[in-house]
Amino acid sequence: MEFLPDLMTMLDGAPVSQPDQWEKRRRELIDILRKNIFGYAPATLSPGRGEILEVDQKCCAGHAEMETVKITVDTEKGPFSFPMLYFRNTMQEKSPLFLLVNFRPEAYDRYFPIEEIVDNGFSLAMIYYKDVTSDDGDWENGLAPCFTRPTDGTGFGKITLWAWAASRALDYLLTRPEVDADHVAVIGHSRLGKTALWCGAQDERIRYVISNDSGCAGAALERAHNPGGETTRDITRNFPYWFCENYLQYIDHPEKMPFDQHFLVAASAPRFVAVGSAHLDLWADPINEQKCCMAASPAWKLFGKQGYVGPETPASVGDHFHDGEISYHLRHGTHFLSRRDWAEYMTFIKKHW
Ligand code: GTR
Repeated sequence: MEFLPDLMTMLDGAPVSQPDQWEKRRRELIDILRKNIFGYAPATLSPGRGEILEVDQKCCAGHAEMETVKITVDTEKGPFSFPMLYFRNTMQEKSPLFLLVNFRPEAYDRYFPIEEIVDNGFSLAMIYYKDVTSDDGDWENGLAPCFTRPTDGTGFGKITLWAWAASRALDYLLTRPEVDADHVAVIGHSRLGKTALWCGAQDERIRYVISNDSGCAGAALERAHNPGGETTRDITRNFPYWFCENYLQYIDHPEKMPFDQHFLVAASAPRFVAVGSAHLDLWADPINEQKCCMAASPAWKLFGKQGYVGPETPASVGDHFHDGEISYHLRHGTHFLSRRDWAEYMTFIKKHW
């Protein structure tokens, strides 16, 4: 796709043709994304810590315990805490883990069918994004005022703060002996799908990076806009605080961006990425989510892997392509994190176990 910035050319013009060049290129990609869209994350002063406040032993037909955990992170202004719910699978000694950044604080919730997740052998930890900081332009609540935000255009947006907090929750989760540290997934829907992609891109402890209906500024290419899809103009007008200020300069000129969203997907290479779309969710631009998977694939090919394995023509409703390291599926229905989506993600993970 010639109209896109070249994924496989270093900033100094050198072609990326050997696997041992990837780490340097990946660092460049992350830096480009930090400078131009999401902003730099706050410094991690220490790993996140956890304190179990409550345990409900009778979850999911006795197959899981639900812990309410207080996660604490050190900041420039002292410790800051937020809650996490952790469904520990009690059916086996070690379990793979989903870390979900969610829209609502409660268990049980329509965005995670916990019994099915547990019965498929997984544990799930969930943080509620607004416990980290509000979803608006207020920089005085939660984690936002705990760090100095650079004013040179590269200061963190809210997505970066949510992603950073998820990584601090993971610091704690990885101290738990029953978490299979080699099989951790981060997952989010929509704005939190963008958050999951950004979290996974930066945090290499995460093996499976899952974006559900993340769309613009997530897994959809921004230059190749389709009718009904959200544009850079829409998103920067409605949600400027999700991003660093530098992103706003591209409001009417996405073609001037030194990146497109295939950089975000590729920044998780050579690990696994799953992108899910819904056929009526034109706002998230399913076709451009699928194309983004194709455009990111050269990063995997560098390692002799495949990336996206599927047709170059638009997917049909019900299609799912799980063979490569980038999975794509197009579910029937509307903008939602559904049971069908979870089934696709679990199938993909099990396939590449
Ligand atoms: C929309 C926004 C999308 C998507 C969605 C969501 O209003 O334009 O980019 O993030 O919200 O998070 O549900």
